[in-house]
Amino acid sequence: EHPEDVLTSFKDFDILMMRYDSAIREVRTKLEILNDELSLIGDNSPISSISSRRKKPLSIYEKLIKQENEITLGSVEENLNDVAGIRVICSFVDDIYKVARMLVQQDDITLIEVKDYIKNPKPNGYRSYHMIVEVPVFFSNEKRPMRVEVQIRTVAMDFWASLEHQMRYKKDIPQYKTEEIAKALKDCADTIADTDMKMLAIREKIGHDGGRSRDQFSKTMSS
Ligand code: 0O2
Repeated sequence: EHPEDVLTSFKDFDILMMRYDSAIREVRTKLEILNDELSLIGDNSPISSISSRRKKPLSIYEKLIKQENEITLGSVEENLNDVAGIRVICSFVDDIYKVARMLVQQDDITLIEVKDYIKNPKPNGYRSYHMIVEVPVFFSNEKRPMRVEVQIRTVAMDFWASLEHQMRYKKDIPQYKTEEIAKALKDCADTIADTDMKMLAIREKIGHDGGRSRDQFSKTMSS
């Protein structure tokens, strides 16, 4: 009935999940601080919102099964890089690289892996900048390095990805339509990428501030 119980019934499962939650908070705070500082400098408020999630026990279980890995807590830490996930939404494409660089250059952050699906979009059109980072988290009597997946994308890329993600689960699409739909989605992704580039060019024309310092409606950081 609940196959993930194999995992959740381990004595230290809740402790491990608490550690991932803590790691999310550490990295989120770093990103919020960077954004606050860059906004004050006035040059730009690079992040428009941040969201985070911890992978559900069933998804953790299913991923281990798919990888044909052991169902143990050690295996979770060793084999899954995305139990803790943070999504950062930026206004402009160049902000993505700025935020990524500034996070990774902090001396307690270890960069484990980068997948740049902006320079190399997925065949379906998906664009986003993915990093796996490791951050030390301090507990009562130990310091543990914890892994966090950070996905950074523009508002436009996020718009595409969330709609594509919704539609991915519609299983009742007739076979003859799937190719046509995939092509249409890919076209939308390419149009969006082109628009992102045009918006960046417009901001360059206006000057670096882009008028954003006068925008009273700053978005709140949502979780
Ligand atoms: P969810 O529900 O977001 O957690 P892996 O992470 O090892 O399974 P891979 O390919 O090595 O797979 O990792 P990748 O591609 O760096 O990152 C996977 C995550 O990126 C996905 O998480 C999605 O959040 C996002 N993603 C990747 N490709 C697509 C795509 O084509 N469309 C959309 N909408 N999102 C994508 P999960 O675990 O699949 O799902």
